[in-house]
Amino acid sequence: MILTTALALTGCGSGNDSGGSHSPEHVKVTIKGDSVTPQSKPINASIGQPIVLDVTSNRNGELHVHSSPEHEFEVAPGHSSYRFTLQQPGLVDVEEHVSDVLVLRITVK
Ligand SMILES: [Cu+2]
Repeated sequence: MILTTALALTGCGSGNDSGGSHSPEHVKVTIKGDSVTPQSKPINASIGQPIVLDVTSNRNGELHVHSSPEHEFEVAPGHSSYRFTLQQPGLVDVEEHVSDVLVLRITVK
């Protein structure tokens, strides 16, 4: 009983200020032919927070960030990293346009 109450209180008060909101958010993306992972993965980001896509691919591709302004990255075979920031709150989709896969859905706050 007492334990439950204490945990509930802790859960309520802590959180938001841990870790600093502007440390980069790294997301691993793997492209193998028509298979792209992750798919429709929900992530959260803050306005101005760097988002880094660590991409491993076996073909040429095209990553498209449906933000305003938008970002487009030409993917070459091998490993590459693409970094961008988002400047407006809302829901931003990241697609791989060769396979038409929705990779990420970023909630920006
Ligand atoms: Cu697109």
